[in-house]
Amino acid sequence: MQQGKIVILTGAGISAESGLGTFRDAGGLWSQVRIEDVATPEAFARDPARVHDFYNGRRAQAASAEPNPAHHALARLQARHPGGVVIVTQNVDNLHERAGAEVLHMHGELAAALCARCDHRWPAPEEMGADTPCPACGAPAARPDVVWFGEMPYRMEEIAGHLQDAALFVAIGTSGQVYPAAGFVEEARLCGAETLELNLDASDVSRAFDRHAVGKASEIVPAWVE
Ligand code: BV8
Repeated sequence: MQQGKIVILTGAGISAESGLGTFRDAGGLWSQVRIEDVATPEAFARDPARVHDFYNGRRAQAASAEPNPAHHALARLQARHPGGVVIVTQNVDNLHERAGAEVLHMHGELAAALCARCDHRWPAPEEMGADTPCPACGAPAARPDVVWFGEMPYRMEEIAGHLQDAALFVAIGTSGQVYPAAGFVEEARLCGAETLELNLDASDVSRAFDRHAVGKASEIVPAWVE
């Protein structure tokens, strides 16, 4: 593998100025709805219609949002260093891609559907419901292709490989409260990477970073990139 990569982890804070609410800030999504009611496999088994309603709403919101200067700056950075910048996002919106970046979605994507019966994936329709059929096996078992609490995040081996090759690890707009993503800074440090946090305020894992820049993503990310 190539040495000396920049590995970037993004969270909800990078999309906040695109109008998508964060989870744990005051008034955030998890203060409006309970995780146990909408973002666990148990919630989906108990009340799939409620869970679909929640994600149908977020899918519509994400589709009408636009990438902001922070997404565009990361896409420029990636274009300047082909193969040298890996962006891992916890976000389920597609604003990085729409800014022109290539990104690893460790918590899945609102724009995709997953069959709970046969694991087939396909582009999500605007609205899904408890009876939406899977195009592959026909079972009425469509679910949002997002990683819920208690489920294994996607592409973990690939991400671990990138962290091992990282010369610099940067976390942007994430509160450091959800694992395993919150542990990436330690993994990268142990592999010798420098670490930088770009966030509106201190996160739960701020102390693990060598350097910090505090402010809005739309200002501090372009300033760091240029
Ligand atoms: C797993 C998809 C292992 C869905 C999400 C104790 C009890 C129970 C469980 C656990 C436990 N301890 C650890 C766990 C595991 C659990 C976990 O970490 N829980 C926490 C809450 C304690 N983790 C899991 O369950 C994970 N899976 O561990 O699997 C396993 C092993 C074997 C077998 C099976 C499994 C899976 C976690 C994935 C959950 N899914 N998302 C959806 O989106 O609907 S997570 C959820 O949090 C979000 O979706 C997001 O992806 C993630 C992280 O949030 P952030 O992005 O950081 O957002 P947040 O609001 O918190 O922070 C925003 C930050 O931005 C703030 O710091 C703010 O200051 C800043 N900001 C705001 N505005 C701006 C800004 N910064 C810059 N500019 C701005 N303008």
